[in-house]
Amino acid sequence: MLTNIKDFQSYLDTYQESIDNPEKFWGAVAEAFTWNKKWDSVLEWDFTKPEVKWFQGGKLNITVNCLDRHLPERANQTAIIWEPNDPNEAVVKLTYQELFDKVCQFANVLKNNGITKGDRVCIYMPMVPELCIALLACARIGAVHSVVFAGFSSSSLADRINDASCKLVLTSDGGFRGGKTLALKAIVDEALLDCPSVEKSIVLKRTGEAVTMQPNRDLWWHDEVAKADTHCEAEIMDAEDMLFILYTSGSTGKPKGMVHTCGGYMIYTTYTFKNAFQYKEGEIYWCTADIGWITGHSYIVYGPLAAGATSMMFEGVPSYPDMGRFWQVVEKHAVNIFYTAPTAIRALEKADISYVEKYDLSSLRVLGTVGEPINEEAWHWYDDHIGKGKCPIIDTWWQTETGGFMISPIAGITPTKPTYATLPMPGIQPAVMNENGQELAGNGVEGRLCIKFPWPSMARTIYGNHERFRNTYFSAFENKYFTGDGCKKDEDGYYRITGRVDDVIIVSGHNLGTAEIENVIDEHKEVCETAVVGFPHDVKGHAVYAYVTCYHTPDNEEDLRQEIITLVAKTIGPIAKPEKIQFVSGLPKTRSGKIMRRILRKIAEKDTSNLGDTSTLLDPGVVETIIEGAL
Ligand code: 6R9
Repeated sequence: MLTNIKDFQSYLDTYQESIDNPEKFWGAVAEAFTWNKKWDSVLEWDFTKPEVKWFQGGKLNITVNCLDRHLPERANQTAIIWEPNDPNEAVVKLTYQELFDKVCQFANVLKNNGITKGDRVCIYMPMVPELCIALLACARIGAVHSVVFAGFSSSSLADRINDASCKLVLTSDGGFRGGKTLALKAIVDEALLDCPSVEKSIVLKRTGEAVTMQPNRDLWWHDEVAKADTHCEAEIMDAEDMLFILYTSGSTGKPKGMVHTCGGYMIYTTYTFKNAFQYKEGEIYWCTADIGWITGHSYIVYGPLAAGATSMMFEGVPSYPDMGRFWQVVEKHAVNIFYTAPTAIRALEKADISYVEKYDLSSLRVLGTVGEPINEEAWHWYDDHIGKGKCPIIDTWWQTETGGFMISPIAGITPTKPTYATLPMPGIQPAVMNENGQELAGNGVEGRLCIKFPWPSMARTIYGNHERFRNTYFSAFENKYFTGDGCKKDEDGYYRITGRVDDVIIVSGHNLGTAEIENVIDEHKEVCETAVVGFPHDVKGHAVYAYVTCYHTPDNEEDLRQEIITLVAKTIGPIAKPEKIQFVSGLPKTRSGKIMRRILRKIAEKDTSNLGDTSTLLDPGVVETIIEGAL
């Protein structure tokens, strides 16, 4: 049973049932899917290990649920609408039948190139239909995909390929993004100098620019497809077999390869997609995310397709050819459900309102946001100008680690409040904790957000490092999953996410680990030590502020700044570039040598009236100097 939430009371009842008897609840949801064999047990779990198993003994293939099972009723219904970067290029629409054929065919390409169940395949591609096909083709044969966002640098790509020992890389000659083209194949070439596990790469022609094809390693996508049959039986997977790895930034060092498994992920993304958006048969749904992030995995590809929806993919950016692009696309395709990030809303809100007003947005029924807290002003602008006051806004709070929506309104059913993610989805049991590890029961509390019971789409481990998984998520609070976010629960029991409480900064909705950026800046030969914090930014939400100490006073600060920015862009990717770099003579440290980031954060926020207790600092004088030189 996929949907029975019809009004607020039925949400409350459903929620209560899901908490009183989770196994009965999720067992009933799972009945709505196609299984080769039913599960032996719905849930087994132990957060101390941590070990979580949903639908053990169950056998399935997620692509059968996304494709095959829809064919009897919706073979000719559009599954994917693809809107290109250039508004004058032709739109591509793939029906469920066409998508099915292409997925099976590409699955055969993978097989023909030696990929079998369990092999890891890295996907580094622009937002074209073949990207969606690539994910599903991997899933069809039980290969594990690891999508790397096509904005990451060659060394970030190499790190991710090596971490998962990928055997194959899927890429394209290049990609279009606004007025720019990205030389993706050249970046892959550079990465592969250092990736011994990779045997082959398959290259899609997209921009037509010249690329070097290495014999015995690089193959053209179209050549391989031409040789492949369109029939491919789905590999039968255990519910707990790995479906994909997706990297997310952590508060320490290198990114974490979050592992998601087949059964629970399928059920939860589908259930939350249908219910939170209240998706109705035939509606056009558009999520503007890139498939390189979890939002694209769960809510462009798997959730919508398993629900039999029409899901739109957009290759471009909101500002190209002009700031009206999103609204032009909404009108062009008569989009009913529109799901985007607060950073995009804030950028578009600054453009002239005529960019919105010249388009007919009357098809819109539901709006959504994801990725970071939405500020009140942006919420109202979205509500007034895009939703015209008649479209419910669902502010969906969740994470790469959670796989699907955790706290979100049910569209049109949960009464919303600006900036509040509102109430938990069925099955989700949040707990607000204080710093001493006690749960703050009841309403009107503020603290750290944990989840105290498993849900089907939670990540099962960090690829190759279960100990890090336990440490990061299950050690701060006993028997609870710690999200890394702070939250406020108001008098009505509504949740508002206040932001990260760890060393992760969310810039334009992208997670960046401060330690990761610090490590890169420290590599510059003139740099001695770096401390990175986030500070509020009008459009990006937060931006990167780096405090840097050097071995010698820099000859030219501006040149050194540029070198550092280039180094970060090249090593991690342009999204991680510091907005501000302040050269300082020393960093505020405790006697035990820990950098007091709390103080640096306040200085970056220009809130120096109350720096709190600085008495534990080794050299309190350093703070004054930093404040004087603050940017
Ligand atoms: C889906 C996604 C996760 C972090 C998360 C939180 C922030 C996401 C949010 C939100 C406030 C929302 N976040 N959605 N904060 N309100 N609706 O974004 O996954 O990239 O892993 O980021 O994003 O801080 O912990 P991911």
